[in-house]
Amino acid sequence: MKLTGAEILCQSLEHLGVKHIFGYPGGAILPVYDALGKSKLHHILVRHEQGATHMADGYARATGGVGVAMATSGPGATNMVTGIATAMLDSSPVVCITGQVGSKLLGSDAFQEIDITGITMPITKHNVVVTRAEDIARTIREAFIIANSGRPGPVLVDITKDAQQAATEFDWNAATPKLPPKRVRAGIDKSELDRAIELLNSAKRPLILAGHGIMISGAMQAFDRFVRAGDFYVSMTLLGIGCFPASDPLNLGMMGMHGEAWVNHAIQEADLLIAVGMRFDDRVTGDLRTYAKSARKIHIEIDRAEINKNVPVDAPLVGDAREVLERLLPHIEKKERTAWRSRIAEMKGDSAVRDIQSLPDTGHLYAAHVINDLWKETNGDAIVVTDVGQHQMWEAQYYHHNNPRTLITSGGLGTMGFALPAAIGAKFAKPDADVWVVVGDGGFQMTMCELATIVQEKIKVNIAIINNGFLGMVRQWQEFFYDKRYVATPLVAPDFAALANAFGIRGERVTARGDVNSTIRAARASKESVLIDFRVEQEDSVYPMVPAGASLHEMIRRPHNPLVETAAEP
Ligand SMILES: Cc1cc2nc3c(=O)[nH]c(=O)nc-3n(C[C@H](O)[C@H](O)[C@H](O)COP(=O)(O)OP(=O)(O)OC[C@H]3O[C@@H](n4cnc5c(N)ncnc54)[C@H](O)[C@@H]3O)c2cc1C
Ligand SMILES: Cc1ncc(C[n+]2csc(CCOP(=O)(O)OP(=O)(O)O)c2C)c(N)n1
Ligand SMILES: [Mg+2]
Repeated sequence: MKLTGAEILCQSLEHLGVKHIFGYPGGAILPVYDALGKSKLHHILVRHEQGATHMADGYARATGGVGVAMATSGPGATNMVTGIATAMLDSSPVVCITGQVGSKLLGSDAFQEIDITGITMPITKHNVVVTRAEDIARTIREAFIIANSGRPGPVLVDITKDAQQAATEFDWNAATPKLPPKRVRAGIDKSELDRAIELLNSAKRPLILAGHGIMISGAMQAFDRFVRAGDFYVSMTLLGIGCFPASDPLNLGMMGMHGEAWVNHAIQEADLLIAVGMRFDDRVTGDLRTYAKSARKIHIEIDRAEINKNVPVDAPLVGDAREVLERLLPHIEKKERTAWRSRIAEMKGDSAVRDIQSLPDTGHLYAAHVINDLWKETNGDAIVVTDVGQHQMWEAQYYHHNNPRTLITSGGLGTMGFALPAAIGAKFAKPDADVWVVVGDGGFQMTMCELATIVQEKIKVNIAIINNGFLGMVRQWQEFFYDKRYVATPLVAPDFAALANAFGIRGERVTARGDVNSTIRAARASKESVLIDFRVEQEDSVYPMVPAGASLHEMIRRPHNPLVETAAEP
């Protein structure tokens, strides 16, 4: 039977198991929208195409499957750019489908013509223009395979309007992907494996650096067995959070710029680092010249290009994390490392007294308290989707995730405006989950239009705005490094609770610590989405902090009395 290209696209997406598409229509994609209306696919109308890409990304991160976003040509497609780059930097499998002007008009500066494959070339894993209806099914199949194999990433498929309109025979089984033959994998080099085993069994001060790749690989069980086999301490990158339970005594917490002080010291003192599915981002290493100088390094990583990119390693093990860990497992010997244990305990003790949680209630509402209370009230079971800034770091420090894919955050690009739309995507992926947005007053104002999407789709997503009246993370840098010259960081915001009401969402405001728990509890109990505007201490800072470019052990620590540090007016 003959179908139009647009119908073929919809049927292909159904064949691929797609249920939800996040998108926004326009002229060049209209034939697809017409076909969508007749399909089983659920289209979620967003308020801005950036939101569509973040929703597809949030969907992908919550499940490990592919998220799909759609837009028209020209401005629709360019609005997707930030979301595509966000997915690229965090290896998230997103497929973006854009409409394009008719193939005969290509290159003529036609209305809403833009070379979106040219624009997104450096921020997609793969992109392609399709000009014939006959190629649509195969191309979409290829897009899904490329997006979610090896190291995942975003793929953009740009389909000309005439390709959407033309009719052709549709045969799903005949539309087999024509991908270049898989590069023959040499497999893990036996000598490198032996070297790694020797390093693992002889280390006196080993430490695991656990990254996002563990979740991508689905290696959580193998990782758990590996950790216990060697009784290794685990530290996590921001994107690795959730790959190993925070409640486990072997889990030391997050590393890096705003990581736990004891973790950063442990990295500098370790004699062996075992990096699993992480890419030694500069937020993680600090000054490379002084990074972990006493440690040998094993790097388990699927992308060969990451090996020796930032940090030279002694034993690279290129492959899927789960496969590599399973290969190593039978060879791991458990060792008593008493001196290393007591050293870690000593470093932890020093940090505990500085922890804001240990301070008496002074009547000030601290973001760290709000997030810690959110953790307790949700039993640590929520999917928390954060934006970018101080609140993001406090979430990483004070919400203790025990399960994979329950912290969704933009790490590599650090995209403000990510949280609200990504949470909507996560909710579609996990409709039964308790989904919370943790967002700053700045980032929320970037994509708050998506509140309307929540209302139109009748979904429940709770929103905690950590409202400090500042672009807080930038203010913190100005406080530390620019002599408190707060240029362009004090931030006027609307009355967020009233704004929520205007959208048809319940809005609350909390100014006192005593009201935090009850308000969170009520929000959870409510059938509808609730937005809570937490008015927190304006000039608190995230500690510890490794200044950009400094050595990992050169951290600015929280002063013993934070009020001296934070309550003074500028
Ligand atoms: C304001 C701000 C502050 C930040 N501060 C910190 C901080 O203090 N600490 C911190 O850790 N981060 C911090 N980040 C995040 C940081 O920028 C990076 O995004 C993060 O460190 C990257 O973590 P990752 O390497 O685990 O994940 P990714 O960047 O996603 O890398 C994953 C790696 O795993 C590999 N991989 C993928 N699949 C597999 C597989 N199947 N098997 C094996 N390997 C695989 C990939 O090739 C890639 O190399 C901050 C971000 C922001 C915005
Ligand atoms: C799109 C975008 N623009 C600018 C930045 C730089 N930036 C990083 S954090 C930050 C401040 C965020 O402020 P807010 O959302 O209020 O969160 P807070 O730090 O106060 O918790 C800014 C401007 C960014 N990360 N993303
Ligand atoms: Mg703020």
